[in-house]
Amino acid sequence: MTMQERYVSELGPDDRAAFFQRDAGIESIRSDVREIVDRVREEGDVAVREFTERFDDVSVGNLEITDECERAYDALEEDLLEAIETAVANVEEFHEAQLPEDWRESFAPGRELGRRFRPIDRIGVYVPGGNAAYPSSAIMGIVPAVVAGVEHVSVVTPPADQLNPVTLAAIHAAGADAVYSVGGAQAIAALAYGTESVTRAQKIVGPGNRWVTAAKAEVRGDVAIDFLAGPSEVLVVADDTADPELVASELIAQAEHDPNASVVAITDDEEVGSEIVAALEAQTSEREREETIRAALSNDASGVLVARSMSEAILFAESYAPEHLSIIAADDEGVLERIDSAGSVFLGPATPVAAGDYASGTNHVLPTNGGARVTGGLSVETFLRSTTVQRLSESGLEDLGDTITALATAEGLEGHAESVRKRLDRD
Ligand code: HSO
Ligand code: ZN
Repeated sequence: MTMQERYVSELGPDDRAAFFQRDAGIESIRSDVREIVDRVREEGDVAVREFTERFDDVSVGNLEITDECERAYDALEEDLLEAIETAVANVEEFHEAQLPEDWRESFAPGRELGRRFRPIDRIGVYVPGGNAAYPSSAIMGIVPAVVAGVEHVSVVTPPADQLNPVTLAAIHAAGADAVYSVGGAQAIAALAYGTESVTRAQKIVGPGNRWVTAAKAEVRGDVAIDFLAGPSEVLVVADDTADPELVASELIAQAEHDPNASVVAITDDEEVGSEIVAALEAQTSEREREETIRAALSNDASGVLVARSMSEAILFAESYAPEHLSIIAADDEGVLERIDSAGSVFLGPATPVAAGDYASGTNHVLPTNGGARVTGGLSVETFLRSTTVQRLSESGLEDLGDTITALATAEGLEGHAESVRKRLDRD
């Protein structure tokens, strides 16, 4: 690896663009995905089976594997079962704390306004499988939907020679209602339009590979989606008190997800910077996924950067808007204070991103590619819709009468104005 630290002040416009405009890389496959989606929409299960054979090399009998998940759960070894149950309980607890209460308040005499929240009826969750089988992502997608009160949670997960038993068990533990053995773009299309076997969803959530992401982009509009998530990202802001070994371990952890992962450390201390580079080299060669990690480390949006000050480092982090932001610095709360754009923040040397990836309770399905500038990750709200409610008394309407009729008249909407006058002129 020829990684070197770079100075933020010396980055040219192209370097900066590479850091700040990471993309999910789905454009080149959009037209292939469109074909898959169209065929599943038109032909249902027949097309799902055909694409599964073609892309996964598996000929599936029954698409539904709900019972297999329960069996996998029952057969799972004790330690893993316990880990899954602990993770589910912690994710449940954190998301329960997010449940909003319906409310109604008087804003003026005779004018009562409020909001109520109801779960979406039918949700589809994509759970990655294949060589990136993530039981933890099953928990992160399903549990918040169940906590929100969603009536029917369908799960799709790609088939393989041998379905991953831990993933199946996690899907069951998290509380899915129906599980289907289908992955890729065909799975997203099946959820979006329904097939003979797959229940049509109103909203689809969960991360997947490029095909899954491109298919979500394709069906968006016909069905709601969470967001288009790309490869994992982490940015670590470190000052001179940070242990370079820990910083390097954070970069490596997210780098091992994907050769296209983006991982950055930024520090105001030149020595810490070069020690991070050295630690990366030493640790990477000890990792099983060395090749993936090296690829991710050499991405244009990855690197070890030296800033002239913590302020410069913070400004860079804010522009990067990372999926995960780790702050390892004496005044970590002060750094956080100046950050608005990050999917999930990890404060202090004892808080690895892996805690949120698996077990602390926060969600790990988070916006990548700068999405944190406009949205947050999966939460209970992802699975709720809100309705506003109001009641006016006659005097409450009287107080608003002139305002409404003036604006209605200006819009040429006499009927609106009249609906008010009818109520006020009654006697
Ligand atoms: N860090 C990933 C989530 C994950 N980590 C799953 C381990 N398993 C999201 O970027
Ligand atoms: Zn991870």
